[in-house]
Amino acid sequence: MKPKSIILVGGPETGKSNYVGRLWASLKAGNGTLKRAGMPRNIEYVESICEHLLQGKFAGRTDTNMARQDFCVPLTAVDGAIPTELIVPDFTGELWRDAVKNSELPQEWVDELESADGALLFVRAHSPLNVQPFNWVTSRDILRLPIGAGNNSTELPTQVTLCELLRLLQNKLACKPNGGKPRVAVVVTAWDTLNKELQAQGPSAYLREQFPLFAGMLEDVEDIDLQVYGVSIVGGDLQRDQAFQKRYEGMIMAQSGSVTYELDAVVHADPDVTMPVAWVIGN
Ligand SMILES: Nc1nc2c(ncn2[C@@H]2O[C@H](COP(=O)(O)OP(=O)(O)OP(=O)(O)O)[C@@H](O)[C@H]2O)c(=O)[nH]1
Ligand SMILES: [Mg+2]
Repeated sequence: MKPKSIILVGGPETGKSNYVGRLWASLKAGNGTLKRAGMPRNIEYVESICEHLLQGKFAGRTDTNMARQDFCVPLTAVDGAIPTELIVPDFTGELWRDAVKNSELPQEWVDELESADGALLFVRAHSPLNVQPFNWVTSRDILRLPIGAGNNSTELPTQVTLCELLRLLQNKLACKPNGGKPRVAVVVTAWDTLNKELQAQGPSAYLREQFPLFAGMLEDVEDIDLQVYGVSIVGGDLQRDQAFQKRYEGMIMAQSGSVTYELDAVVHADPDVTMPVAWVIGN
């Protein structure tokens, strides 16, 4: 049986590695839709992320000099499907940022995308690395400054990067073995950093507000199946919210966190953080 491989796509610090660690915690606890049938290979990698989360800290970003880490775990059958192995390669987000900047992706990753069963595309709410497009109307004062004195950042706006990454997935992902369209879950991480009002509106509304170009593209795409999720891996901000840090001391890590998604235009929240992966590899 061919393993199911899922590619994690997203720029630096978008929450890919912490999500993989939290995914393993759920598989280990057996409390999600996806169920494991054994132990992962390369267990040290995911265990080290879990260790940080257990100690009340997010894991640090992936070292750009580190080789790619593949999380591989046998899964039990879900909904009558044949048991399989899940493979999730994790690598530094610079790979994806540079793929867009230089229009070049190493052949190894082109091959990975072409043989993958689907992808998770990450964007992190309130990330300091998010770049908003330059506003020509409200930035009149900066435009009057001498060249070089204003914001002359050459970083691409995040929504342009997201559109290019989605285009890459459109070009490379193959159809499912049953002929179905490839699936991509767009994952808005750090969902807990949004206020209650924004959370209640759901992840699509958030993308429309923050990244309208990308949200527009999501509405037009026809050749892949898309689902948008808001994910909070432990239910709060371990780095910046002291009140949450205190509450977290009394919580069980593998039962913390949630996934927000939309079904028939209604926003739902579910504690099962395996949900985006289960949907991507499902039939
Ligand atoms: N509040 C909150 N912050 C999160 C969550 N998930 C990730 N983060 C933040 O995002 C940061 C980056 O997460 P990583 O998992 O290292 O991101 P990455 O995409 O693997 O980053 P690279 O390895 O650089 O590509 C973390 O250090 C946290 O600060 C979440 O659920 N809630
Ligand atoms: Mg990482």
